[in-house]
Amino acid sequence: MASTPPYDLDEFMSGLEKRNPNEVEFHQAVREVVQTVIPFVNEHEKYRQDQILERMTEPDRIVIFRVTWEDDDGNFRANRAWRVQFNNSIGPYKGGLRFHTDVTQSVLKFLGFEQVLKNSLTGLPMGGAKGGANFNPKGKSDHEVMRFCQSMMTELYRHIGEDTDIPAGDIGVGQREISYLFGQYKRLANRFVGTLTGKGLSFGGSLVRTEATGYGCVYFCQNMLHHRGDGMAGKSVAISGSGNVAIYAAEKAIELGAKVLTLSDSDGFIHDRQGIDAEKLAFVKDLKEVRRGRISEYAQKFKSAEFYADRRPWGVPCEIALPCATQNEVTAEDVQHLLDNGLVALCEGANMPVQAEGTDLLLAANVLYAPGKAANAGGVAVSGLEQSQNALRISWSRDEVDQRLKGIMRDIHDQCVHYASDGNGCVNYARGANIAGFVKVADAMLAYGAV
Ligand code: NDP
Ligand code: 2IT
Repeated sequence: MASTPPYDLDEFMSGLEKRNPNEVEFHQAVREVVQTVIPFVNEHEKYRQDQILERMTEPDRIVIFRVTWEDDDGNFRANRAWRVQFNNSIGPYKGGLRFHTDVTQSVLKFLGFEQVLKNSLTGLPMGGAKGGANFNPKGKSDHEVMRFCQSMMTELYRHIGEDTDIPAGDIGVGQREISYLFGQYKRLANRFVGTLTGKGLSFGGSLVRTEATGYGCVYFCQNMLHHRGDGMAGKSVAISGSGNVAIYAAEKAIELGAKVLTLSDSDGFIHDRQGIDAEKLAFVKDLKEVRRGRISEYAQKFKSAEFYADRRPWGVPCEIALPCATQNEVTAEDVQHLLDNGLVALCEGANMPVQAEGTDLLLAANVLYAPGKAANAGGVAVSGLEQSQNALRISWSRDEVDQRLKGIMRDIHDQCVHYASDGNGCVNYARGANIAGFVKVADAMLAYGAV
């Protein structure tokens, strides 16, 4: 067979954009990966063969369905739901479900594509998927959310299973939603198996899963700082979001002696000049996890804090930035402000939170930049540990799971160093994560032949 010509980035992207019109988030996520993977692929003949990049950027399948449900006033309502089963080369499909009005097929394809590489980085046998619905849980009663989840699972259950596809939470899907979804799954399948992760502790959930993404993000940040002979203690930290990832990133940063200055939601951000301590964070947990309130209430409760409506926290001087809300929430201008104010590290708790021009600035500056697929992999990693515990019908202790999480985050860090260190202690973590994630999936696909 003649040798395959090298890939060309622009040619590859124009083909992908033509095949997937108007899916801007998906284009963005793929471009970010292939711009670092193509030079590697072109240097390694075996990865140039068999259309590996074309195949890896095409989902195995997408299931799209209507979810009809009844609101508390007796009105019928209809939403659209998806499950993007992206790639199961190294394990069953695995990834979260998102409920948000902005959910589109493009958003779920970008998330599913990222998930394939992220799951590969964890070293656990997990393929990649993502799903969700354009359902807005805000302002809905518990019973409305329950009816939505039950209706959604009535279709979804045919497509998932503990050895085929294992969904979990993401934006708008926390323990309440996973419980309703799992209750309906169990009823329809008539089997009690670990087909969802993020379950309650009394029905198969794992200790530390709630904390895992936020803790893992800070462990990753700590690993990067240690690699440079630095640490978290005394560092000022700006965090966006005030959901699952943000809260536990804040908790671990505080525990390690950092000063957390900000949190946010879609209404604006709070800046606490004295720092958010464990006691104040307990207020935020109750506000967000129990009362489902707004972050502005923090500034009413604590006089050391100011609420800034409709603004993001990136103008606040900090050494560490942890975007933990949503995609594209950090613009190039925000990155410039962060750099001007002495940024040391930006570690992505959210998926693709920094716009493409912003990541270019970060990579050009002498700062530590951890992409989401590496930095937020702790969540899905502990989901993988939950699957193992379910399969073994045992529960590990909190310390056992936390030690495994730390080990996985360290290993991801070291894989990035392996693939993208310049030899002088400078590491391009974005490139390292993309290549390390790619290699395992590509090797499996090449081994399978034409599938
Ligand atoms: P939650 O729903 O618990 O919290 C999301 C937070 O982000 C809320 O504070 C929310 O504010 C804010 N937010 C969401 N959308 C927007 C928006 N368009 N503009 C401004 N703020 C917004 O979700 P998670 O904490 O679970 O997820 C946060 C991020 O982390 C997502 O990118 C997710 O994909 C990623 N992630 C999550 C993992 C997990 O295990 N949960 C694992 C790995 C990554 P509001 O309430 O006002 O909407
Ligand atoms: O983006 C993610 O990694 C998640 N939402 C977690 C997925 C999972 O299966 O735990």
